[in-house]
Amino acid sequence: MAAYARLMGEIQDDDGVDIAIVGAGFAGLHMLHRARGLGLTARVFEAGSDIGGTWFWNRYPGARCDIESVEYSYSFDHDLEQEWEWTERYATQPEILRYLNHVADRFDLRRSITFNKRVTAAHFDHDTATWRVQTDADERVEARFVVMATGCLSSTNTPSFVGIAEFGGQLLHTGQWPHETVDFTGKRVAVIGTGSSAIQSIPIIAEQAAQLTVFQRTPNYAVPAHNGPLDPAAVADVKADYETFRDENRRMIGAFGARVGRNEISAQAVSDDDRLIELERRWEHGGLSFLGGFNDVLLNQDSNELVAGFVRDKVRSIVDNPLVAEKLVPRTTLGCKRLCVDTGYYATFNRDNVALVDINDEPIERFTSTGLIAGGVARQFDVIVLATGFDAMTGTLMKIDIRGRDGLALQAKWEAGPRTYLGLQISGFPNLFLITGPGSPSVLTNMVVSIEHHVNWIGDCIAHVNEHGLHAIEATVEAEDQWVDHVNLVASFTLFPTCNSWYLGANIPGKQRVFMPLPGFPGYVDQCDQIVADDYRGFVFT
Ligand code: NA7
Repeated sequence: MAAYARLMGEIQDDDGVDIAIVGAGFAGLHMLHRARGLGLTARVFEAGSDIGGTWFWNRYPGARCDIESVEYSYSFDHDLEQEWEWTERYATQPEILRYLNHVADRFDLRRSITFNKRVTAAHFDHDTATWRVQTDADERVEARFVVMATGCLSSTNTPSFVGIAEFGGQLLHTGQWPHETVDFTGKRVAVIGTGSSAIQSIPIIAEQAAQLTVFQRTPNYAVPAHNGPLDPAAVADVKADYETFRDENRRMIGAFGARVGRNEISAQAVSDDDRLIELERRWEHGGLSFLGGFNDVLLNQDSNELVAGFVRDKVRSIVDNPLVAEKLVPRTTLGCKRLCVDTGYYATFNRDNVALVDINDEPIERFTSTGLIAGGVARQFDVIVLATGFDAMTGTLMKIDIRGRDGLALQAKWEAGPRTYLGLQISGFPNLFLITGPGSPSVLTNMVVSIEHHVNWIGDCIAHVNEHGLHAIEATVEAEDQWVDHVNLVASFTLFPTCNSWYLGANIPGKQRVFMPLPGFPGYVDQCDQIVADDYRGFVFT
């Protein structure tokens, strides 16, 4: 096949590689480095004009990580983690992008990355056990292995608002933010959505804009970040034994927050006073570890209510206008949608130039050339910001024409929802790997930790295939079926399926409702290790 394609001029002689990697974010960059370390040839295809993935695209004001910067970094290189200096407790988007550029330069990664090329198809050829990868520039490459490092939140969701194309002002999406600075000074601005991106950007937009109107569908929970400059002594402490610090975090359910810890006690097992003291302590500390105050917040609805009630009271105490406060008070299960980490979000609604519209009471009817009509009221805007999230976890993969054995299309295979083994492989798609795919802890964890785990697993697996003179590895249907059942079972023990989250695909009209990530990082890592120890149980080699 390769020889025929070369003859036809479709591919050049140097176009065959061991591994084709799709995406140059945290996952793709590390996979490339690991591939080189194994002595393999690799090429990365990136749709963007530079590296960074999530941190390349999400440039909206206030964009920063909700995991602490000393944890949100690669652990694979001792010198790298010692030399890099984070400046703030939660790193901003520009700083994370600088970090990734530093990594790319330090390990000379760019020479293997092709930018501005979106992979449109990957077809498996059974006879040669190779993948033919194609880009939107009609470039074709043959590879023995394909690694989809395409990110979990990389396909933006733009709702089909009536008349959206008629809007004559500036229409922006937080997930596809322009590279040049957007100046909101003196402008009338609308933000649609109140997820994490909105909650980070709204306080900053409000400071600049003449007037900001926030259109909210579901009020969201946010805990304070208490961001600030990093204490050099605390950083030195981490760096003195980074390995132990990382290990401790890997043993946490979400692979982060070991220093704050998780209390192994029910929220119902303590007195009201003790519960309040613990929740206040965590609120004052700030960040996602707020959820670790008790061990059943995401397992027991009554426990959840106790903790959720604490946050609701906080919202009421921060927001001056009781009517606005009640609109902002979240009613859903706390943590069912990803908890947001904010800096001044709720207090922003005390500003005179900020208004809140609950679209359940005043639905968005249509966009107009000068703004939008909601609840029968026409409003004029210079800028409308869509903070409406992503077609998470499957969106990007389903847009690529991926065909496995016997021409099996991924779109057909996943029609009723994603099916994987370990979130790493798909039966019928030999030698194709997913990094943080559906069915793995991924978005419920510190993504960098999950990415590193998958990169190492895939690297070891490919080394195993090569060392044993094998051609291909593929998950069996039985193993995959059992894994899908396992993920559903674990999710059913939690409160995650109780709200319309993107974890469930519920934010995308028509998308199958399947809980996609697997809760529990340490247990998952143990399972992956055990499967390898059992000679790659659930996989077949050819
Ligand atoms: P999210 O968290 O998915 O938030 C999207 C927001 O947009 C959310 O408030 C949605 O309301 C709202 N939305 C979505 N569709 C509509 C329509 N059609 N009309 C009105 N409002 C809508 O995305 P983010 O970018 O904020 O954050 C993604 C992740 O990045 C986040 O979890 C962190 O991990 C970082 P809904 O709640 O669905 O009612």
